[in-house]
Formats: sequence, structure tokens, C-alpha cells
Amino acid sequence: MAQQDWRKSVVYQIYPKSFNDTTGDGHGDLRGIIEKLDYLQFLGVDYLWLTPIYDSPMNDNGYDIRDYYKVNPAFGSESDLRELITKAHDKGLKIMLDIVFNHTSTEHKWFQEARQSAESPYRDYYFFKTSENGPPTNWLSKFGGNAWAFDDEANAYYLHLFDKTQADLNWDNEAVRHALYDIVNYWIEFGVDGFRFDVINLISKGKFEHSPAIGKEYYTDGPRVHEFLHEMNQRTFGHHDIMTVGEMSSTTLEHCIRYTKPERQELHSVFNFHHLKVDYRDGEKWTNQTFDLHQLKEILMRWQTGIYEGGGWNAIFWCNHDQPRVVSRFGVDDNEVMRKRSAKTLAIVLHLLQGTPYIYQGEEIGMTNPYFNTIDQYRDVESLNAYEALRTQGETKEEALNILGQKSRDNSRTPMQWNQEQHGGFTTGTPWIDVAPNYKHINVEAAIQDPDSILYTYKKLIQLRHDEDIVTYGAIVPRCMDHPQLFVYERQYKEVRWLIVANMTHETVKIPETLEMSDDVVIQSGDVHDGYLEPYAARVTVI
Ligand code: TEU
Repeated sequence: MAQQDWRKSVVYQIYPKSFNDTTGDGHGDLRGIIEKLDYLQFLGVDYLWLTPIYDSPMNDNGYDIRDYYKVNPAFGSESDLRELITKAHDKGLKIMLDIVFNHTSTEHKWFQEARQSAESPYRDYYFFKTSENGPPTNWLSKFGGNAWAFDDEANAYYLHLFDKTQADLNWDNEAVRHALYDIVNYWIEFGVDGFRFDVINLISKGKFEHSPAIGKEYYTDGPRVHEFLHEMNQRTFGHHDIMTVGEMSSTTLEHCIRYTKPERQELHSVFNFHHLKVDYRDGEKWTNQTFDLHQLKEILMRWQTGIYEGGGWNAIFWCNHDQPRVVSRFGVDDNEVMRKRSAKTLAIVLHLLQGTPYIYQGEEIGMTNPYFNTIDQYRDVESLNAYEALRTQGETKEEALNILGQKSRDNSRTPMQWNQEQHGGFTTGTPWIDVAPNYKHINVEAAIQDPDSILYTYKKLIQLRHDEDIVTYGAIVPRCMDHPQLFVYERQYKEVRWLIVANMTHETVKIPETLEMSDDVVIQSGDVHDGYLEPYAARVTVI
């Protein structure tokens, strides 16, 4: 495997709207990120990924872009962004932008032109279809309802796989591709160091036909997607020192290897979400369900070994702005000792896998789901639609709120908890979304002062990845796959072997005799007593 430096890096994801507000308008901003660069440098991460900061009506918090060349004034100005990049670089931190190329906002000038006339050169930038009998296909939008919306002005339907204000772009049109490549080149020139490409495996649409399901098979890893990504690579970032990651909804292992094998010149790494569907009931997200540990291990290990053998590269993560908080999900959040221990154990299990690890703001201090108790506290378009749908299906308000409390994307979008002041120090005004009530004891300031905090486990894991080649390049060997409580794997590199043993349950677990755990401890969470691992404890040893 080629040994390149970017493979040793750790990415920290910032959701600017909820990170740090310097103006008192309750909305985070770019200057707020500048203010926290010292903290991020102290943590030791390499890249900062900012979710979209471009001009947008914000129906989907910036994933609905109106102008790819303009900074959303709610986040600051272009000169704030320049200053952020310069100051980050001075501290050895790199900046990754989030690019949304599957769709634009319907307020984008291309869409505005396109809807006005069938003769407009922009008409073919999107998928406009006329149809006598309702929507052209039965495909469903990921945010609920049919994926086609009728536009009165165009007198035609247009495709939107997400919200109806997010119209899908037609990548088969060469003019669209060139316009998009220009955008990437503009931001490279501007000085950014990487890109996260939103739902980029959905860009090549196949046939527009009736689906026996919800339509996914027609556009997931579609017919020309590899060709398009290779072309984008060659015309944009492929000739620069830029790191890329593609967000790949429902992709397969085989495709993932193709997307990321260096010689194919597509992308550097890929996010997939299969391991985060282990608490869906019968594949349905909007359900209350405890997670299936066996399935979690099976999926993660199949992808780890598959990508390693195939020569591809994973992005590895528990959290992002679309997922609930991991400590609430796979750990414990209602008992302080267990919250700390399970959060550290989850960090250890993830960060010693192969791939590029991502830390989502607040994960490093064990932030939890906020458990909102009224629907008015929610902001996310997907969650609000889901609530309506659940109520229509006959769920009570309480049941619907319970499900949102477990699954809503807003669980991760509450303000970053900096200190014990009002609103966790996020804003002096009224935050756009409520802060989680536990900010008084779960906050960055408290974590920095406590040498035993979750924060220092993250810091150490980042340092281990930088210092120890085994973490980046080592082979991965799954162990004890049938054990009902332990998550165990080995890393092997040259003559060195590390054994990672984690108890993922609230029970004390006897360490199987077949496991040759040593006294040479690399990192641990909780403790081992007489061959027993405490609840939610983990230990990594050199063997
Ligand atoms: O998400 C794409 C995606 O498929 C999800 O993770 C999605 O939020 C989830 O399936 C809903 O259940 C990306 C962005 O990360 C997300 O914030 C955007 O809303 C979406 O694309 C549309 O741009």
C-alpha cells in the first residue's frame, strides 16, 4: 500500500451554524471558528471539514446552495473565510469544504432560468419531465413524498431526491459538469485543502422507470458515476495536494473500492452508512430500536477487511450532522461514570480501525442527544416531515417524540457546549436551536480541566495515529466475531500486533482465554480485574 501522509490524518467536522456565535444572533459564524482554532490545534486534528457555508435559503441548512461562489452572510464574509484559512494554515490545520453537486437550491439562478422556458439552455441542467398522469415515476424523496414536484412556471415536473427546494442536477449534460468543475477549481484557487462531496454516488441517473421499491436502484452508484468522478478528478483536484471524501449513501463495498483505489483516480475516501443502520427496525429509520451489536461488528469488519484487501480507503466515523450522538446511541448517557467510559471505549474501537477517522464537533467531550420534549424544539426539515408522517400513521405525540428523540438529525445539531455559562457559551443571544440541558457539566472547559476526560482519550488516539504506522497501515484481523458482548480485533504491521478488546455492554465480561492480552497497554478505558473487563471498558495491548 502506498504510504502517503494524508492517510495519517484525522478530520474534525464543524457544523458552523452550531459551533460558535460571535455576533449574538444565535447562529454560529466563521469568526466563531477562528476563535476556536487554538482549541482545535490543541486537540491535534489535521483537517477541519466545514458543512456548507455558501449562499443558501437554508431550507436544508446550506445543503440547498443558491450561489456556489458566495459565502452566506449569516456565516460572515469572504474575507472572514480567507482569514480562517490563513490562520488555520498558520496553526498547521487544513480546511475542507463541503460541496453539494447532486442538486442546487431551486433559488439558484440556473433553476430560475430553467423554469422560465423550455428553450432555455439551463432547462437541461435539471431533470424536467412532462407527464400526463401525475409524477413521471414513483420514486420517493429521501425527505418524504414523491421525488418529483410539479413546477407551475415550467409546466413540468422536476426531480428532487431530497427536499422539493433541492432540484437534482443533470450530470449527463456536459455543460453542467464543466460548470461544476469550475466551482471546484475556484475554491482550490481560493486556498482550501480538501472537499467533502455530498451524496456524490447519486449523480448519475439511469432510466426513469417505475420502481418496485423507492427508486434507489436507478440512481445509487449509477451507470456513469465512476466516469464522472474520474473526469472531475482529472479536471480539478487530481493535480493538487487536495484530500477528498465522497459521501456515498447506500453504496456497496465493490463500488467503494472502485471509488477509492488510487490508480483509478476518482476520490481518496468514501463514507458509507451501513453500520449506522443497526438500530433501524426492518430497515426503517423512524422506529425506536436498540442496536444490534452482532450486526454492527459484522458490517464494520466486512468493510474493513474488504477495503483493505481491495486496496481502497475508508472514511470511519460514528457521528456527523445527520446522525444522533454516538454515546446516546451505542453507549450510555444517563450515568456519568458510564457515559465517560463508554464514550472513550467507542472512540478507541473506531479510531484504531483502518481509514480516515472523522470526529464530529462535541463528540470529543461526549455530547449527548438533547431529548427535546416538544416538536417546537425541532428545526430539521427531515425530522418535521417524519413527525407529521408518524402522526398520520397513528403514533401518539409521545411516541413520535420518542422516536425523534432517538433518530432526529437535530440530536447532533444542538449548539457546541463550550462552558457552563448560559447556552453553553455558544451565544450571548438566543440560539437557533436549544442547547442540550446537560451543558453545565458536559462542556469543553470542564473536559480540559479533567485529566481523565473523554477529550484526552481523543487527543491520545489522534497522536497514536500520527506516531504509530500500525494504526494507518496495519492489516485488520477480526476476532471473537460471535462473542455477544465484546468487540475484538487485531491490527498487524511488520512484526507488531495490537489487540483491541472492548466490552460494549453494561455487564462485566470474562476475557476469553483465547485472547492473548498482554500487560503492555497502549490505551484503555475502564479497567480489567482478574481477567474480567468492566462494563463498557476497553483495553488495547501490544501482543
Ligand atoms: O445527506 C445524505 C443522506 O443520504 C443522509 O445522511 C440523509 O440525511 C439521511 O439519509 C436522512 O435520513 C447529505 C447531507 O449530509 C445532509 O445533511 C443533506 O440533507 C443531504 O445530503 C441533502 O443534501
